[in-house]
Amino acid sequence: MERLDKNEKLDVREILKDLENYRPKRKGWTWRKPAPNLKLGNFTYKDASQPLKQSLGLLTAHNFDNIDPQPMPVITTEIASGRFEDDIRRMRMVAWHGADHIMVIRTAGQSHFDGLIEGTPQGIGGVPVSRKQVRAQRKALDAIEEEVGRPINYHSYVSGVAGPEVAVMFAEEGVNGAHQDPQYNVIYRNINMLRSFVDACESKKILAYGKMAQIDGAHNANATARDAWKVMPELMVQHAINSIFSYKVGIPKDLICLSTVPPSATPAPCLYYDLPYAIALRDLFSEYRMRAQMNTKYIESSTRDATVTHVMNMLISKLTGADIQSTITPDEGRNVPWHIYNIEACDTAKQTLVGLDGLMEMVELKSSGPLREKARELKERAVLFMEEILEMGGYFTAVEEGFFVDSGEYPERNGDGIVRKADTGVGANTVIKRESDYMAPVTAHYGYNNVAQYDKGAVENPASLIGGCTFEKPEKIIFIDELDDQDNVYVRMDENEQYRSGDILKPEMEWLADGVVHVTMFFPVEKRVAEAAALEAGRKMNLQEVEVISREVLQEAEGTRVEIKGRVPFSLDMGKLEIPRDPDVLGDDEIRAAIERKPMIVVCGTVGEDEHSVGLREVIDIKHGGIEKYGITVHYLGTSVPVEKLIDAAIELNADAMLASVIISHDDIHYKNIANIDRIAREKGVRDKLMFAAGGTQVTPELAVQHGADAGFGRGSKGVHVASFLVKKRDGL
Ligand code: Z97
Repeated sequence: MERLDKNEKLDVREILKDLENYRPKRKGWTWRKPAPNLKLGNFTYKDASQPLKQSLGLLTAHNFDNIDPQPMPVITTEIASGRFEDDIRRMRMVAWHGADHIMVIRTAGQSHFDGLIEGTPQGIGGVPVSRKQVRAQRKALDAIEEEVGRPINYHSYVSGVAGPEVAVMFAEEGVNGAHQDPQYNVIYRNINMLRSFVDACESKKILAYGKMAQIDGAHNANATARDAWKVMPELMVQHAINSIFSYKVGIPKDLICLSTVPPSATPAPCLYYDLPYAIALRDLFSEYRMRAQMNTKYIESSTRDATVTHVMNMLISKLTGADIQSTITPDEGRNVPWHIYNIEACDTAKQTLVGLDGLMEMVELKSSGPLREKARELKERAVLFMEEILEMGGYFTAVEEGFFVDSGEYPERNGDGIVRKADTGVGANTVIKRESDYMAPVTAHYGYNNVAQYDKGAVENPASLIGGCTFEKPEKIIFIDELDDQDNVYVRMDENEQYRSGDILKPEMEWLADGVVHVTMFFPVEKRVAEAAALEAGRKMNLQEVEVISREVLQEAEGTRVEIKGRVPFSLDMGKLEIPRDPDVLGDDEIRAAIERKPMIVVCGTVGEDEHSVGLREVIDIKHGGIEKYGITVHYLGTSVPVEKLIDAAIELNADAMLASVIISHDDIHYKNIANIDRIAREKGVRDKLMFAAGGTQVTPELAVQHGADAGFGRGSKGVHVASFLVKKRDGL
């Protein structure tokens, strides 16, 4: 794979070439490297990690010398579009926004497959995790991590009936992290418990060999329990079972990550519940790592709502420490796994964690009072829970008795826990005792292996009996390209090839050329009517497959906000687009020389009934690098200047130009004011002698010109743009 060039698209076909011979560049999990007292721009960071070589900073970064500080926790993003080839492009985008842990969600039902999936079929709610798809994505990430200058952890799931097979494939392919927790199989996937725990031994052994980080499944109890804030004692028990099990099988503690989720969310007074819980967890599991994630049970389909929950989660992460920060996106709440939400959530994490940099140098959590009392109580409840499990005969019996995901706060019980029996479930009766001469000539194998019987010298390295297994000799891996000649990446890519390599363009949310757009509307009617109206409006806009993806009542009678998605039926020809040229600005010295040669007078003000002054001041004030700095004489008339006054002042002061700031855009008043200035100046017979430019955050340059200005300046315009225009127009450059 060639090096990536930031101005060129990642070529998925190139990734797929010669894949059968590709080997991952490195193996194992990577934590971020701390950069204590990092200086970036004007600031010193207390809790930053090493900056990236190339990245995209927060939207506001341009005010701060474009710095892009990276927080200390590894940042996770989950990708679940169903097409791995499109996910690859998204991976590059998230990496540029600071994600270094990419979790690939599996297609629905893969947990129940009793072997590996091959090829690249399309998935639902995730991708079928196959060797080819994993290898292609790891190959892409090997190039992407070089581009951004930081290792990227690639992650998926080692749960399900085929857990050990998947674990081996992950170790072979350089996957860096995985969920592995037999309790997940038992409780949520009804996979037989004996099978799940036996498989977990083998799987965990292999995760350890591959130096992968492991995440447990306790968060699923939060997402499933009726009242998630009541399962806190149980969550600690689940963490305990999987953590000590993993450690005993051989995973080092610093790669065993607890999937911690705040049990509650607003409007509960959530910090009062969630902070003591976070403290209790860290007290009990101080040697392990914490993966923080927001509570998916309490994600609604509003991006705003999900974002606040996410930020609250990060406040806890900051107050108590988190090693990995997950960034669950609103698509979990409304099933729109779109590129934009991965990016937004990664930015939310970066913005929040960087914003809270150094917090713990300034505040301290109280060492007595409700925080510690509540934490102690939770630990006591958890210990009692564990003791009862032991008394009644162990974990399997407890599951048979419905101990888990009961919505009472232990020791209270509601009797609504999930019940599984030891002899039922997927894969029941498939565990058989190994023969006394059983032997597997492989590396990282759990349990007795009888190698000495065959060769005493191979006891420490059973794979030496066959000259190395696939871990040592990757050339022994059998790479299956595709099994299905219809459902595979080549067919999909051929279908939309014109959008990849031609000049044709379509809007996109998750798959190349999916044509999906997202429209927000407000209707001054109640919810049901608003939804029907939004769907009809979408159809009238020629959108296909229109669906409502969120609604929010703003007031029962006054109206509802509705978001819809739909597909556009057209493509765009890039060759036919009218693309405005980049504003070509003159050099500072050139502008200064022109003004020195021939002085210039400008009158300006915010016109109409408009009190905004900041934008115009940015453009004129020397302090902000405005046009004054070039020697232009500026007469500032203030805000709410009647349009007529602007023209009269220009005449009186014998000005060369008028600059009108037009911020308020209700009822298009900004464009109406531009038209008025042009008209009145014409009526007074001075329009030819006066240059006229208008600007404001809602001004589109072309529309400003259509309404009568000589030039328009939108959001982000600076003094140099305006000065360049004035000099060029006056001097005919
Ligand atoms: C997270 N938002 O970050 P299947 N094993 C465990 C799991 O928790 C999961 C699977 C397997 C979540 C990710 C929920 N977790 C989504 C311990 C799923 C997935 O193929 O869907 O059965 O396995 O953890």
